[in-house]
Amino acid sequence: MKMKKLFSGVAVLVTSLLSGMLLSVAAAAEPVAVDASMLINDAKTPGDVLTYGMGYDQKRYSPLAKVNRKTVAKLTPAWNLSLDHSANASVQPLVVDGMMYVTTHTSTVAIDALTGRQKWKTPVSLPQDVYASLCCGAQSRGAAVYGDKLFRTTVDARVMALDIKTGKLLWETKLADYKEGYAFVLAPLVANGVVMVGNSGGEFGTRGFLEGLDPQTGKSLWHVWTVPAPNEKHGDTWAEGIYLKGGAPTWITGSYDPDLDLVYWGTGNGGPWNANARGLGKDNLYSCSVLAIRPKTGELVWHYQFTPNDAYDYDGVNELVQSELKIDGQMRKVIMQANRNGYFYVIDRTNGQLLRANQFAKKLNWANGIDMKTGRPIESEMTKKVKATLESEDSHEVWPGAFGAKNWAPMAFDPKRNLAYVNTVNMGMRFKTTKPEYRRGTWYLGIEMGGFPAPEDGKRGALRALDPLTGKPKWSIELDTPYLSGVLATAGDLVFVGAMTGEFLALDSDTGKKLWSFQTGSGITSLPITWERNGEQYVTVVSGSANLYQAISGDPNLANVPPGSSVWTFKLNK
Ligand SMILES: [Ca+2]
Ligand SMILES: [Ca+2]
Repeated sequence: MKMKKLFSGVAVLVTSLLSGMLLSVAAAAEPVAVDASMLINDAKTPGDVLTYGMGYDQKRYSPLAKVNRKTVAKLTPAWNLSLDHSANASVQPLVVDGMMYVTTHTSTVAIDALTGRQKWKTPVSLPQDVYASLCCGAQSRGAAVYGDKLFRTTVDARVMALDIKTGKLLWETKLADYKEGYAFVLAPLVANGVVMVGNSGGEFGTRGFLEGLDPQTGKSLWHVWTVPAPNEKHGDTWAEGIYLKGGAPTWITGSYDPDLDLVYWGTGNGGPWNANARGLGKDNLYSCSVLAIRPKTGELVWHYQFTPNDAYDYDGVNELVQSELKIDGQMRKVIMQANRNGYFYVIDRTNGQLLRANQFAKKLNWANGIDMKTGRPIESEMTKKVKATLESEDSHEVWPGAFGAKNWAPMAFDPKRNLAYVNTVNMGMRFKTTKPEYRRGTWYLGIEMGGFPAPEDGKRGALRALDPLTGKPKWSIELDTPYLSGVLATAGDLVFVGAMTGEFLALDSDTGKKLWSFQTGSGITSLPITWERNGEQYVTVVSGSANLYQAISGDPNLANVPPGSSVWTFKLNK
């Protein structure tokens, strides 16, 4: 008995010594740069910007208020850094522990956030022929961070993890064949410990999917097709033999509700554009939809389809912004989307119930409203005619056109005012339907494009402060050339936005009145952020435009806007 006690005493002593050693080893190791709780709290911690959307809810709203209506006149460049890059800049920078991370489609750059000095730059090596099968521009919308890693995607359909301190490549995973038209340009989403990404290339006869990856190894944890096979649920919503080219890409980063453990991810249009080719009267699930997904498993919990059997490139990928809104006397957890089809949707994010769907597009002729009982659009006579035949003799003119009433660049939502600040587009599209022919790695549309008419007043766009429940603007700034940047709103009663003619602007949140602007040297199509360090507020935007709108809109105001990307950071001049 005595011996036993003694031994067990020794054992306890040895164990506690060992665990003490283990503890001290753990304490000596470098802390994890970004953990799950930091990601969950990102919107409330303005010292860093860790997520696409400046918070899992993607409000793009900052509590910072030192730069405000009274002080913004003193906003001055703190630094500018060239990205040595002339393709389109559509990135949202991240700020982690005093370092800024910016991606282009050819590199990842780490920058000292206070001085603007480049710390490291890791190139993305790409095959020469990748540009031949890229539908919608060579670009990168940003990165994700988790642990000591930075995650990004590439236009040749890879996902990679870099060491956040050194930029060293830790793993890379090829998810698809770029020669078929697959590309990745979005910022990944890290949700519940899983790296989620989605594909671009829906216009090229690809089949959309979402992928969940292990952040440590890059191994696939799950893969979900957005176009079901014929023998799967909703497989019968497609014409026979078409699902492998059915589109429904997932090219914009979803938002995440950690309490419900659901990720909300939008899907693009079906392939080909020609709706008749995808089956007359067939809905083509899950194209033009929002999917609510469990990040650990990829399980589809609910879905809602915005545009069944879409005929006009009305991708449903636009950001799904979360807030709590009082609707019919009851507080509801919602997601909101200003859809390309011209309607502003408010959906209960716990169950997918449609709560509101009001027109925000200035001009719209494809539908006569959304039936709130069924959640389906009430199609106009023109849309019925467009869909009725595979090949049309007459030319059609639809509003909104393929740019949508809002393109992909995200809105901001001000929870104090319950207003969404949305860059809207007001352009139509002329086209004829034709018999689609598939050729690997190129456009698969089944339409003949006849141009993008501007409205009679010449105002191709507007920045609008929209009431999400009515779709009506509190104020609106009408523009000859639409803004195609992201929007940022702050508790300083300011809205920041960038023009494709190069001006970075600060507007009054209540009136839209211009309070400040700065010419950045190239057009702005990126996503501005604000952050603080040592008690000072900074505002960062990347300048550098060379986008699809410039290439095909025929907009005369952009003829003399040069490309060339650089990062601008501003602070108040004392
Ligand atoms: Ca933060
Ligand atoms: Ca599309």
